[in-house]
Amino acid sequence: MYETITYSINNGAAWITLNRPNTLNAFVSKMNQEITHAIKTASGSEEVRVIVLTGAGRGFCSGQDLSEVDENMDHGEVLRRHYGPMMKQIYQCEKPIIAAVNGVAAGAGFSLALACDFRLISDRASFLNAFVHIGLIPDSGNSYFLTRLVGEARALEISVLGEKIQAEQALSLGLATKVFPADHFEAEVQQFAERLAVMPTKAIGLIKRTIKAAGNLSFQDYLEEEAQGQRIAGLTKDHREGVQAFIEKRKPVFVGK
Ligand code: T3D
Repeated sequence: MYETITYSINNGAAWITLNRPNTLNAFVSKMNQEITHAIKTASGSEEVRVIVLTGAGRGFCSGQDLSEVDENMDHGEVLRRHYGPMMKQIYQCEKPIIAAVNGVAAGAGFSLALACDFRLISDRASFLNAFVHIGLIPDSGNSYFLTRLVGEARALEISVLGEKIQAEQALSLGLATKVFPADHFEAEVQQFAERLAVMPTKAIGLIKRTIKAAGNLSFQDYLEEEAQGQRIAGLTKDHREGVQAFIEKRKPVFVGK
């Protein structure tokens, strides 16, 4: 069905694997479109409770395929047509999204990882804001997410100096949720995904929505957003199940509804 990615479901987790390993999974427009489509499909699937984005081979994603860049290209248009829709699809997704960073994440590949809710990284992973090395500015939401994660001063250092950030440093900077050994990386990611897949999925979506709103609203407006979110959460089956399970002193069985 897809040419540049693979898509599979394992125990509630949709795995979207960027699949151009000879280029360390560099983006071509087809890949932008296919990722957008796959995220939309996973978002709408009842079977899927969590989404995992990863790369085939030794890289996560090396950013734009530089062999496709030519001097007549309007980079702004490329962003509006191909990268923007992909990043919006990820940003708007109400299910948890994990970037399983198996190797280097450079340029827009770094942006892709930054846009996800969790970054589980292999001890062989690295991040590189490569844009400055080819005279470009960080794009695909990069500075939006990076400043929120590490603050303006660090974001500036990472973006202007363009130094490679290795796994342990990424963890200490707050760029990674967890680092796992490369030898059992996939199994660890699946285990983490399964942990999320049995949680109250609707509530997670509402938590994502509320946290995003928190940075952009006045306190008054935020309180209203929170009240609306809690109203919706309070009407879910999972809320009823959570309370019932507490009273019956048993583990809750959440269905994501
Ligand atoms: O309009 C627009 O374009 C706007 C959008 C821009 C978004 C962007 O992402 S701009 C930034 C683009 N990305 C880069 O500048 C990163 C370029 N790549 C690298 O700096 C390095 O390859 C890495 C640091 C990522 C990895 O280094 P290393 O030493 O581990 O691997 P390598 O040997 O450099 O690469 C392995 C192969 O992948 C190699 O091919 P070969 O020689 O084995 O046939 C290399 O050419 C290929 N490759 C790596 N990155 C890209 C790529 N091919 C095409 N495009 C790439 N981005």
